[in-house]
Amino acid sequence: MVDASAIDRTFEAVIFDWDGTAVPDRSADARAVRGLVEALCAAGVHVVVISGTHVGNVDGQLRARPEGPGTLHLALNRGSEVFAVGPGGVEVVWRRTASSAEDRELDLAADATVVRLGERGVRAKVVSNRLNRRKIDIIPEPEWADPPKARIGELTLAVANRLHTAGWRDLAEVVAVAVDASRAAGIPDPRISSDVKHVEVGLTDKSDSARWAAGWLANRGITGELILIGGDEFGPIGGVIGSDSLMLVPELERAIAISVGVEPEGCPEGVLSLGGGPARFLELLERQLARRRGRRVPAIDRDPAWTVPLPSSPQQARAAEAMGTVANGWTGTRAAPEEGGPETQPLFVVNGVYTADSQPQLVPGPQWTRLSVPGPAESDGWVLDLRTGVLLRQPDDDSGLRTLRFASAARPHALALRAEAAAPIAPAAISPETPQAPEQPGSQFAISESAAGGAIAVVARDWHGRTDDLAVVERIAAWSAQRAGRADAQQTRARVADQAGIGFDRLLAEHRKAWAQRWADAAVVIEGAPDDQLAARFAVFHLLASAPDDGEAAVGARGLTGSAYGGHVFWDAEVFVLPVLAALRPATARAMLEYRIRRLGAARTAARSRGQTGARFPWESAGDGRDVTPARGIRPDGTVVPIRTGEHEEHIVADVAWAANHYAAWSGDAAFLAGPGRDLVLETARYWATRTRLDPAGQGHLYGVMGPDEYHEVVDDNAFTNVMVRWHLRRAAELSEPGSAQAARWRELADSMVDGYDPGTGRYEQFAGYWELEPLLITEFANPPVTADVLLGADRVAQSQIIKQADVLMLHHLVPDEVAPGSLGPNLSFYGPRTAHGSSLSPSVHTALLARAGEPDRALGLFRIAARLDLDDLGGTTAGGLHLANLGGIWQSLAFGFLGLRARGDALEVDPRLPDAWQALELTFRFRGHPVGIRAEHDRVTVRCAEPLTVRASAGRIIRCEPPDHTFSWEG
Ligand code: IFM
Repeated sequence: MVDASAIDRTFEAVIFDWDGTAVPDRSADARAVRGLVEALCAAGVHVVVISGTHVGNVDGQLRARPEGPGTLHLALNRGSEVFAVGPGGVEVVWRRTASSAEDRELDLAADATVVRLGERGVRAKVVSNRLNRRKIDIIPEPEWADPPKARIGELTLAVANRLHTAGWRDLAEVVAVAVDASRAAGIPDPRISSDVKHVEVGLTDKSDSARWAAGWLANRGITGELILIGGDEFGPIGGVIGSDSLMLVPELERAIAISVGVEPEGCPEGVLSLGGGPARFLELLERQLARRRGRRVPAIDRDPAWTVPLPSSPQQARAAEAMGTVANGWTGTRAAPEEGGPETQPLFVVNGVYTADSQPQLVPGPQWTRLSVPGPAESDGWVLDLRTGVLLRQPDDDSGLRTLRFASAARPHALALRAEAAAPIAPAAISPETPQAPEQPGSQFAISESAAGGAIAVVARDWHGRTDDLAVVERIAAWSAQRAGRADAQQTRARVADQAGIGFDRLLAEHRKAWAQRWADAAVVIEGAPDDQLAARFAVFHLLASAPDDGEAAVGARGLTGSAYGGHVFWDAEVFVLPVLAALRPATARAMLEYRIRRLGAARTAARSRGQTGARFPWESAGDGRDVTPARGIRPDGTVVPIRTGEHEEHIVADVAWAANHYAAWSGDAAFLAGPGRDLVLETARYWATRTRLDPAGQGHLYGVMGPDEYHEVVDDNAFTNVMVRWHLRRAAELSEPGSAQAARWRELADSMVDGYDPGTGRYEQFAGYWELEPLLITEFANPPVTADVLLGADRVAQSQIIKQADVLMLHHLVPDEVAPGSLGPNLSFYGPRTAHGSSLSPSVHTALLARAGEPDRALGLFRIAARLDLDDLGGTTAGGLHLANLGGIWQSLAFGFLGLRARGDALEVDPRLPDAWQALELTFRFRGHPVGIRAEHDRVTVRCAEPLTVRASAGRIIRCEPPDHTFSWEG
């Protein structure tokens, strides 16, 4: 049941039937509609008129010539043509042309129908219209005149009576005859539409118009509840479904549909029956215009498949702020309430802008979302819309504070917020600590800077007024930043002036469209498991928002969503986040590598200072590329302990090289691997060449390292590090001058690396001496994920085989060709029960590997831990920001685990393993420069591609997929 409040919202698009809805009949004066349509388009609304008739009729009557930015389309001729209407006139933008075979079939169907109708004594004529349709007019005597639509109910009865006299019971029977005749003529899916005058057989109908409109709008991020559908005959007439109900296609399922017609036999469920004819409809359009002009807070489409309600309890307030971050790669703004408060931890940061002290952190920028709100505001009702990248605050209490904010995905420097409430809300200073004198009425400037480090300036333009008895605030803000030095105030002012000129509604429209484009390359569908699907989309959303696609991108462990780890860049970026972006947004992955490339100088200095050659990237990195890992940390029990990762967790050096190679393999960016990528791989390989020690037997060792498992701090010959180094040296040799002495030396060194592999058991020893440790299983103490060092004490854990996170198994995930064939199973069974998953980086890797090992149902259990890690704050640390590596791991487990994707030169390996609970898994991404979609069901795989693609399926099956799609059978 739709209730009347459904129309008390701002729509981004209006789709409506013409005759009977917008005008009483085809000869009516349409000046009022014209004025409204042009004004709505000027206010940014998209208008689509749907009608069965031809363009001359509708355009001739409407004669609107809107200038935009909203658009006007006429979707006419019962679904077979669409025209764009602008200041210059009418232009066809889409046309359904029948193939000649379809045309022939249609001719036959029409003939057959005429005969049948003729037998019953009703005069019928077949007319060809201009396009692909044949129209059968049923004309009872006396000849039917054009009936006024407002009286359609009566007239339907009248025509039904006439048909009855002529031997027909009702219109439904006529339609049934037309369907039979069309099928007999070989048209399996005839579109029969009828009203009081006509029964038409065609290839298209109004549903095609509606589908076209839905697709066009969806490409602009306008879906479901953002769309108003207006008509006058949704309900059945004379036993035949109302023609406007054809507009209710599944693609517009959540759109708000209203009828202003008489609806003699009632409206279908889901359509709000308002009555009142065209006059009522025009009132609705006027109301929309008033909402826009009054700058009311826009709506979102509350599609449960795309919206994440944030937790509202005070205990989860800070975690909710991280979850609801709106970011655009350049900036991130946490979902802190506009009014502030003791529970909040607001943060506005700019990617790569750090303080410059010994413990650098992301510079906290001016709080551009601050408002003055009298009294406490409601904490419930926050919803993050993943589809369009906006955060809505809409408490249950209608009069409460309602806000919507976004960081523009289309313009890096634009931020915008609207708010409304019954209470007298007003703009507040965006930097309470350092209030600046107002620049000009309604404009404020604030700057956050750190001594010798980065600086962020924000200029905000505020408007406030009253609409519909509500106080309304609109803020458009711009930022500028410098990694070192003063932010440019002048530039920031110019930016805000530019954005204010564009206006809030247009900024929002561009932003929604930009997100729609991002998702087109990054779709995730998990059929049969809506919660898994939403969690996966949440992960992809925050990954896409975590880094810019230009210049350099510093992706900290918590991205732009919190201040934990000071925003430092770890291996999380290269190993967990980059592989996702290499597939979904390759330019961003390239920018992440650029961050390392620009810090090669600092990495060379670090290697030299340790007496080594080449480049040594730091475990934790910030602005200038030196190691910023803190020297000490505080355990939960208050004891101060040294942090040894910076000194010993050197696998980061090989991880960066691995990422460069992975990016090139997925993107096909050959120039990168021939240029800056090659330097990166070779310089870092040089580090290992002197860092590795050869024993008297000629075996290569790495002493004093720390593997991913940080419970065992300083060890020798960590299998993960050694095998990654082996892979790294071999890859560097391949990229070296062919036949060079350097390449030969590196190959030899790679071959010499000890790797702890025991062919007897098929297991890798995590490090030298690991087998001798106390053989504890974490499952004897607790259910992972658990911080085992807190539970059992760090010293005890260090003496045991309990490990923090995937370590040996990271090899099977990253470099499966570098480990012993058949070793995945034995290592999973051994290390699985010993892994506490005390790091967020772990569950997703086990998920991917369990799927690869043919255990997708067990994998699903771990997938759900990864999926809920931040959404349910499983580790209690989400307040400090989302665990970006885990978010990356979620997508990787879908792509590399459940779908079994792997780049093999120009070919894509696809080897799905689906859990029983999922009916289908579908991912869209880019592979070697082209968009690809893979959909796996339990028995088949469908590949969508824009260019021919070679797919390697299991057992070496090579499948050549031609655009647009190719399906092959699959024994899952
Ligand atoms: O990089 C990780 C590490 O593997 C485990 N501790 C936290 C770091 C940052 O996420």
